[in-house]
Amino acid sequence: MTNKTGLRHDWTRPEVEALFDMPFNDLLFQAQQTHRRNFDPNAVQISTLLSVKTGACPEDCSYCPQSAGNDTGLERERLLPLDDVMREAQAAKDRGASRFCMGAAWRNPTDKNLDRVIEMIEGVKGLGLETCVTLGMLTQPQAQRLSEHGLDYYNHNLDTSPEFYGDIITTRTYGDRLETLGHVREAGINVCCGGIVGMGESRQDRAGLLVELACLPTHPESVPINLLVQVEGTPLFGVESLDSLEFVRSIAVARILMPESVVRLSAGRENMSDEMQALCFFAGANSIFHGEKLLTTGNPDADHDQQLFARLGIQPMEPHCTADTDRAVSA
Ligand code: SAM
Ligand code: DTB
Ligand code: SF4
Repeated sequence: MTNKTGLRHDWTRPEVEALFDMPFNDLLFQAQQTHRRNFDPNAVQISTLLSVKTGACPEDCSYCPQSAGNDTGLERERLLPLDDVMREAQAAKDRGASRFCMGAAWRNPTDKNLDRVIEMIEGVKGLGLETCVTLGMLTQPQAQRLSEHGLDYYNHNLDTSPEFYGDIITTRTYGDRLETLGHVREAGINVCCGGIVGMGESRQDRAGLLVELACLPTHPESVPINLLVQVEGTPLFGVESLDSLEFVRSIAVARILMPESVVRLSAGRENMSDEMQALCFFAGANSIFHGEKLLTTGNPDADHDQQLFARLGIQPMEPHCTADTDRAVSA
């Protein structure tokens, strides 16, 4: 079954597990064909992240260095002043970012928190950058306010399959996450939603996450696939690392299931070789976080990324938000 856009929203677990089980070359070839039908294969969207409120989060996400329950030695910070945010956003723009993503370690923002974040959104938009925020759970009126103030994207991840989810987080449910995503979609904000792999989940769980994403009523415009960054002091520190080729397979399957979505090679690039990243771009990843820091952990040097792009003949993707979605123009 396809909806009026021609995209499928009824992928089944067996179908998606069968994609994962394909010979690697066949899977990558299919993903690259899908990618070329929908995107310029040599363009990658560039976002920069900034943590605007760090640490002391009441949630118990077992991957996260910012959870108050995880003893990671992270310095807790209050909400950053607007001037600091503007300085970082300008620096990101100067380094070639087209989108500036601001993250806050909250279960959910208060309405007062939201006033401050809205000032940041308006300031960053004033620099000509697209805006994205990730603030935890939102009510419908909060999503509506963000929309009215011009927010382009809201990031809220499903993180993993519904079955594995309870092993990772207990303080909010899968249903809570779907509810926030519904509020964001209804408010007309572009949805950025993906997950994390390499948390000790099975291939079935990776398939389950991607099925959930692809079976949302509308595919997320942006799909971040994070490779767990293992941080000492978090419960997931020391978990067995994911095979690199299995990560590439996860990107390829995301590309096939959500052909028009921008798939982000998100956290974890610092631990990936250039060759692994090149394979991810071939498998259909077409977005990265650029700049030396993610929220609290490291990311490759900006110079290194620029050299990698030059070696691969990759160009930055033009922003598309004026057309109100992330969909790219075919080559
Ligand atoms: N507190 C908000 C929330 O959880 O909705 C927003 C910030 S939270 C850090 C955003 C996302 O970052 C999480 O949903 C998770 O997917 C990702 N993330 C956090 N820690 C990570 C880690 N150590 N490795 C990979 N991804 C991580
Ligand atoms: C997403 O999916 N990945 C980003 C962004 N959305 C907010 C966050 C990655 C965080 C990695 C761990 C850290 O730096 O704290
Ligand atoms: Fe808090 Fe978000 Fe980290 Fe979970 S992922 S502990 S909600 S900052």
